[in-house]
Amino acid sequence: METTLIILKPDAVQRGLMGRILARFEDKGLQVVGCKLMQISQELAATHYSAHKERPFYPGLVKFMTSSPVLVLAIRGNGAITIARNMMGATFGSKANPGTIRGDFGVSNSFNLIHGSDSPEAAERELGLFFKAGEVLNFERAGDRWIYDYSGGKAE
Ligand code: D4T
Repeated sequence: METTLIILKPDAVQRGLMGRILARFEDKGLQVVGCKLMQISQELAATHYSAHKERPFYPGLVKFMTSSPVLVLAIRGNGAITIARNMMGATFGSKANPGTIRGDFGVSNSFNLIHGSDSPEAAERELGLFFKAGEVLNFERAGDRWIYDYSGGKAE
């Protein structure tokens, strides 16, 4: 099972979209294994987005991400990283397809509602930035046997 880091950005929290976005991941069958409402510090934003440091949009991105609380989630499932990225849609709200989170809930390019790790390496790094040891939980859901086919001995 993969675990990915999802951030519901300040615009999602301020617009009261947390529940509706989270419900999409739960409806899909993905498991919420970590969850915290927090205000991102300048330092954490700079670390998280260090790959974009030289890009022209970087100052605005850090300002936006630190402007108001975010909901940080650890989400688990087979292929969770790619599934979540597909559910999020293209980076820019103006380009994201209908049916995706960015496509259905936003039109802005910079206020794009949600972040999701884009690789297993990024997920590991980002989960470590936002969650302390013990804050991402391991537990079985009562319904797991109906979400995955375990007849072959593993989740399919
Ligand atoms: P994140 O990282 O937030 O999940 O978004 P993406 O993976 O889809 O997109 P990204 O890393 O290329 O961009 C990070 C973040 O910067 C904002 N952004 C991006 C922006 O304001 N202007 C731009 O031109 C780009 C490329 C939006 C997402």
